[in-house]
Amino acid sequence: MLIGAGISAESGVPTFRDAGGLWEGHAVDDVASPDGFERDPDTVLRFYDARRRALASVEPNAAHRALAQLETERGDDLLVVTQNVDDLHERAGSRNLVHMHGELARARCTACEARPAWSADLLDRPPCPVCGERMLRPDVVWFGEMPYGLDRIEQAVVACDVFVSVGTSGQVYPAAGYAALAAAFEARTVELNLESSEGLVPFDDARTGPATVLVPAWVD
Ligand code: BV8
Repeated sequence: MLIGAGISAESGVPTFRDAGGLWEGHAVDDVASPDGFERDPDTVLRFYDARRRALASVEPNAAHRALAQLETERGDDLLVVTQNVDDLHERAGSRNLVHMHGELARARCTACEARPAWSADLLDRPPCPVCGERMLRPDVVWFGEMPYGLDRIEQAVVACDVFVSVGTSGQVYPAAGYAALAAAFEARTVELNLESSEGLVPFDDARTGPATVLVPAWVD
């Protein structure tokens, strides 16, 4: 299952491209690219500190819980690949999970590459718990950076029988190319989305509605 920001929308986590999205007031390149971080690290650190703090005030919703329930039933037959950086899948109980764009709840040390779990702010440059250097950044994959877990994801996409895309506008690569890859390997492709995305290839089954309705219905 490939997950996008739409699954967390009903938990109160703003999506990116819908009106009032996260990047409102911020040019994407200023807050989600290495150049933006180099140009103005404080603005980027403030942007992610605010989003990390907001995690404490949101909860997983019925869609996250349905995926965790499906994992208890299907075990390793299910892999959840999320583009989201929130921790709502984990808090709902999902474990077979790849955060291909990283995690708000983790920092990354640019001195020693450690990726410690992290809940505090990074703006005041706290020391890395591993090497002590004050070189921590959000452990989030910015545009132009290599996403996490690509080998594991591609193996699952080419091997799966059913590929389900949930709540993503399908505009960011390489994630946006996975439905076409799954279809090329004879998987059945399904989209559960508030509005259907105009993907590279049409889904075999495209259902529109809120994730908290469509995902539990899919799981049942
Ligand atoms: C890379 C982290 C090198 C930061 C993000 C071709 C191949 C490879 C790369 C590229 C390529 N072409 C272009 C590229 C470069 C680039 C790219 O894709 N650019 C785009 C803009 C064209 N990609 C990269 O740079 C990636 N890295 O390419 O490395 C490489 C080369 C080859 C092969 C491999 C690697 C890195 C991209 C990662 C960028 N980081 N986020 C942060 O989170 O702050 S991306 C960002 O967008 C988020 O992660 C987000 O998840 C993601 C996608 O957005 P969506 O999740 O889809 O959210 P969106 O708001 O767009 O849509 C909301 C959806 O929800 C809608 O469909 C809506 O209908 C639905 N919805 C709303 N409410 C509900 C709902 N659905 C259900 N219920 C509801 N209630």
